[in-house]
Amino acid sequence: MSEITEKKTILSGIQPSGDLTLGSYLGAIKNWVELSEEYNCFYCIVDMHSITVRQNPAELRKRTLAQLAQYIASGLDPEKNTIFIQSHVSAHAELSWVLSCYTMFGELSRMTQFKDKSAKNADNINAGLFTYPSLMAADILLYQADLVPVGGDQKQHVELTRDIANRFNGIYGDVFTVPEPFIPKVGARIMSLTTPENKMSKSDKDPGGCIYIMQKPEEIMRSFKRAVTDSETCVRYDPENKPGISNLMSIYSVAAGKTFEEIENEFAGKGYGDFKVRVGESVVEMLRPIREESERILKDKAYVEQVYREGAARASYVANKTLRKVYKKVGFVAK
Ligand code: ATP
Ligand code: LTN
Repeated sequence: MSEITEKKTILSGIQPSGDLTLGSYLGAIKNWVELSEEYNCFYCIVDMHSITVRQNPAELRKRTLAQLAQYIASGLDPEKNTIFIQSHVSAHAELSWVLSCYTMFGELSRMTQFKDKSAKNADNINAGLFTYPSLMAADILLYQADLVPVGGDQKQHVELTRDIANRFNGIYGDVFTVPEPFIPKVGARIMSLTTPENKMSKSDKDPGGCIYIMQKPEEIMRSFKRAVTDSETCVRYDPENKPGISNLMSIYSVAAGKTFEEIENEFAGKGYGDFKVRVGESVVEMLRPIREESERILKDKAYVEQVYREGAARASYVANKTLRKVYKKVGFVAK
């Protein structure tokens, strides 16, 4: 236990709003695994965030459990990391309310994700979609997280969390640890294979643009073979002018552990066809053990339940401690 308390803390989460993509794996989960030995880690499935967009209840439940299995299968040991479901720890909703009173309307209005999701769901621009970042700040601040490993698209939300924490600390003294985002140098923004101008996203309507971590090898290979490239024949990193090829290079770089220079040399004088097949193969090999292990874990319902129950108990213990402190600071009467 003493070892755990000396380590710095990480918190991160993913919404169970769709099947996990190669984007969330390379932008977030892969780093969670790499950081998990060095830090005291809390990894959650943010089901409360996911209902800001309408979900089918049966599918949401199924995906939440599948995502838990995928976290473990990716290499997160539930003995060493606290893995839990957000709605099981009521402190998230409670702190979120308090923090929403310390978050400005103008700040929330500037959030890119709010603007994007409002445009995509014009018939359901609900208050939760707007106050989403206050709940995310609660997720992070409840655990006094030092580091938040996320993809590049979440940088703005982590920065807002820092602003909220600093504002609160400025009024009440040092209540919250002010967290830093941890964004990978390569893989921070994996783009769609069919429209490389857009982020690969699990709620994307074009399934060909997305690789899912549970997808079968033949489907993955088919998507890579159809990936959009350009009219040159040169494998060169140039995201401005060659977004498709540069995206494939980023994916290959992380999947195969090679630098851009090594990749350019490997494919010098070769066609795009060879390159796309090799990228596809490297992704298939990276994802194969995760898919197989996820399928195995998911069949063991008792184990999955034990993981999320123990995770919720461990998370609640830490979260409630922070929540009590916050309630006291703002002037609520202790129970
Ligand atoms: P949705 O489409 O429901 O908004 P999403 O596919 O964008 O979902 P999230 O659940 O929002 O995925 O993201 C999970 C984590 O993975 C976050 O840390 C996010 O920054 C990261 N991430 C998601 N997509 C990508 C991507 N294309 N490239 C790199 N990181 C990504
Ligand atoms: N907003 C994130 C998901 C998320 C999160 C968090 C990430 C919710 N709470 C706390 C890191 C830390 C997203 O849309 N990907």
